[in-house]
Amino acid sequence: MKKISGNNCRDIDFSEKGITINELIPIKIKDEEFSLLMSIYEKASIQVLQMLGGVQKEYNNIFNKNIINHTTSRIKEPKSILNKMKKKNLELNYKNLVENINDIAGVRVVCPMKDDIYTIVKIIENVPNWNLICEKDYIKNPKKSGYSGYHLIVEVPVKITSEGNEDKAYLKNQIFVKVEIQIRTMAMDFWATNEHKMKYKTSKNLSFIDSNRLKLYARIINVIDDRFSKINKKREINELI
Ligand code: 0O2
Repeated sequence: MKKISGNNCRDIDFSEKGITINELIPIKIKDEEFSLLMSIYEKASIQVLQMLGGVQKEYNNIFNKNIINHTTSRIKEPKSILNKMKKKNLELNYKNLVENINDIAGVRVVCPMKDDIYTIVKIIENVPNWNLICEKDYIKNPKKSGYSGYHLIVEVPVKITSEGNEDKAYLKNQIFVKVEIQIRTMAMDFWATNEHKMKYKTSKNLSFIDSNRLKLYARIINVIDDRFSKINKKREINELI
């Protein structure tokens, strides 16, 4: 994010709170600017993972309950970022990247039970200092493919240090960085992971019949999730008595 001055250039302030870079700089994934930006997203996802780790511990200690089976995170591959921008007909500059690609940092939370998902959603909604940008409940409203899960886009504050490098004037103290959090049950995760490999990201289309089979399996998984929740609730009530 080298500063370029000139008539047709103007500096922008991402998130209105932090990093200023020139909006016209074309994205070059091998440049230092790109790596720096990715490292900022990495920091944001670490923060989300740490928060979730704390929640997991607290539920274990206080309620003796395991509401998170596991978490994973990833920074979107540079190629995938550019492909997504092209798909959205966006000019390949940093402004468009930061403003329109919401899942560069992605955290996935896999829960044992469906109810756990909503517990975690409530917790995330109430984290002080985080901004909730949007929520999509694909559990109540599954996608046409059958995909279900709960998605949130949050902005988390990331502290930036310029490491004494004076010319990096674009680095300020704190910026808000978007992270996409996908929350699923173990059963939904099984479906989505396999469907992702077989259909969602492949150019070869599955046959109509096989696509319909996958949709049916998503519905079956949804029923199984509900039945497990029911049994689990009964078990929890019995434990209290
Ligand atoms: P990848 O490879 O998982 O990263 P957006 O993608 O944010 O511009 P959209 O479509 O409104 O816009 O986002 P949405 O639907 O909230 O979330 C998209 C992500 O959800 C996808 O990311 C997938 O991870 C997941 N997803 C959505 N639909 C399906 C589906 O039918 N099957 C599977 N397996 N996953 C799905 P990416 O970037 O598309 O892909």
